[in-house]
Amino acid sequence: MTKTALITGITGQDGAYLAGLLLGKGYTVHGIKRRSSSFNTARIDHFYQDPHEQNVSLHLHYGDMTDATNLIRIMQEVQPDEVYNLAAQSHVQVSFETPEYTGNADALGTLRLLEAIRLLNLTEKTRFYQASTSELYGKVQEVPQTEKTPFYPRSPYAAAKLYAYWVVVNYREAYGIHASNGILFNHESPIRGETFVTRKITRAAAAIKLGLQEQLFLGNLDAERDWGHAKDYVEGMWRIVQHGTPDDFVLATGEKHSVRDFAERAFEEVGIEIRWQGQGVEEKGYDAASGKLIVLVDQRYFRPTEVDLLIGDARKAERLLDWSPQVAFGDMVAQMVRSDLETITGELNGGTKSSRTGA
Ligand code: NDP
Ligand code: GDR
Repeated sequence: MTKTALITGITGQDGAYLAGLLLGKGYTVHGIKRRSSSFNTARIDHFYQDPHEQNVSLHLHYGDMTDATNLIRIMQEVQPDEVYNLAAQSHVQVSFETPEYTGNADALGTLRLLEAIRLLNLTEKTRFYQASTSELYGKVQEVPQTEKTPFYPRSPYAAAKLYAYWVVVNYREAYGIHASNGILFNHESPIRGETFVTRKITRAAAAIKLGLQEQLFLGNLDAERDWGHAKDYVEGMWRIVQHGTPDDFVLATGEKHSVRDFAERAFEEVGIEIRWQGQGVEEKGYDAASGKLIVLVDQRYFRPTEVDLLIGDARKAERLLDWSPQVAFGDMVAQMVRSDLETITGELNGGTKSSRTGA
């Protein structure tokens, strides 16, 4: 029997990788996309099938996590075997500027989907995956972080995700829904959003190499993250949902790097060695060969409350799900830089010249 999955946030990085994974496994995939004034489906366009054809396996529905009636109608129509709730206002810094909206979409949006399962009598049929996050740990209580490490959210985003985490646990315990949290540490790829620090750096390294950008402005270079590859992490999501009992799992690589390390590795990929001078907001990165100033620190990219260090312990997922990350840090950075070199060269050939100095 073909399984049916519903993915919220299908137009995002993880949604696109997960849609590819599930379509490859023979699922019928339904995705919720937001209405926007310009196209927002670039990451999944290659899966598009003409809806007039027979046996179409990808279906898109207009919807929004803030609209309960819309979500209930889609759930009723689709009757999914599995729901992957990936939709969110996912940018930590932006959540300080749009805290109420972030709470509505990320916290209450999750509740709306769980309520739809309950109201539509899908509690036996539908399994639920929640995109929880290492941001829940926030202010470091323990290193590395496991499923048992206490939470201490440090942003409106993390606080909203904390509500979502606990409401998933509660609906599992109260109504017996097969609902699980994947506590995923940062994961990146060539289709990562361009305002997250990794993609901002790889795009800038490519543009600077091609002579299209002079400088890159960053915030806190000392922040340390456990960065994996999105392709590995969507495999983990699927395994969490297939597991016999619903549960909460950390997915992480167990390796940490600072933002500074990431920048060094990305620039190395285009043949530029960075020499650092100064400290704090005065720190500057120079091209060691030419002496040109290429990396500067800009206070505007600092957060009111920062998460200094995240590093995860994914041994539970390894033991119970046989999951482990496959892509090494250096290979992932190289893949992202190479992809950005190709994309920007393509844009250039198409006549558009990037003049940005930072997203
Ligand atoms: P993205 O920002 O790339 O994608 C977010 C998706 O959510 C997009 O499809 C976006 O639509 C959609 N979306 C945003 N707001 C709404 C809304 N109100 N209604 C409906 N859809 C909405 O995130 P990622 O793919 O990187 O992450 C997926 C999920 O995993 C998110 O929930 C994120 O918080 C969480 N997460 C991510 C981690 C990471 O390192 N990537 C780590 C841990 C958790 P549109 O394309 O129109 O903007
Ligand atoms: P994060 O990712 O906040 O961990 O959330 P992001 O890439 O935005 O920041 C990582 C760290 O880099 C520091 N930083 C900068 N960040 C950005 N965006 N831009 C900069 O110029 C910059 N300079 C330094 C940040 O301060 C931070 O410490 C991501 C998202 O995908 C969330 O949805 C997800 O839940 C978590 O990862 C796990």
